[in-house]
Amino acid sequence: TNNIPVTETWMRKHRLLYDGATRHPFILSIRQGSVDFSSFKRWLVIGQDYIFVRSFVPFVASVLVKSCKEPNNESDMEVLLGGMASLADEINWFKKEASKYHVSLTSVVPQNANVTYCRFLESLTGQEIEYPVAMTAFWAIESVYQQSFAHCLEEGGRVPQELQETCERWGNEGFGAYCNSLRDIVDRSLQKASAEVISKAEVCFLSVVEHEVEFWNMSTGDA
Ligand code: HMH
Repeated sequence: TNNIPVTETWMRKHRLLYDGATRHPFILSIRQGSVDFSSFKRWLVIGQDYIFVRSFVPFVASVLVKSCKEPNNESDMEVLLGGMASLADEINWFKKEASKYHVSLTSVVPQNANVTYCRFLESLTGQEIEYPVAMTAFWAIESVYQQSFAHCLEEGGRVPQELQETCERWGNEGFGAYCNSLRDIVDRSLQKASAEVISKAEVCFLSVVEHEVEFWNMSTGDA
């Protein structure tokens, strides 16, 4: 029988690449408590990610518009609307953190890797991008982040106090359940998709994971 969900086959096939994102040296340094949360790292985690999230909003809006045109879309729409609401909350959190650490969000200059990632998001907002492909990107973006920070919180971690809240924001179980809902939407939408769309979605998944690695590579300052 072949009822293994598509996302599960990708995870098995691309495990090493995926772990390269969720177990990135920067993430491991947070987990181990060896991260130096100097102004530079704060600028990355708060300032660069704020820029990313601002570009993420129109992308999510485009996925929401696509979901409305899908048959049996009631639950998809609700999950995506919840995602939008949590982004509104995230933006407020970035503002709060920025003022705490005196990071000026309006003067943060996006780094190359971030600009490239934001452009990638923009390229996925067009009408020609199929719903399962866009949903795949959405799920992968949220899941990589969730699993990275959840890993920091797993037993044996020594997350520094000042990063505890950050890890909990994305690593909490509720956010994990939300990511599973996104994954279920991807798997369901791919069940009816053509082989061409399935392979486009897989390429999109891999691109997200690569962009996430590049995002954390900025932490070494030479990205
Ligand atoms: C770089 N990826 C990055 N930032 C985020 N905030 C998320 C994913 C999840 O929202």
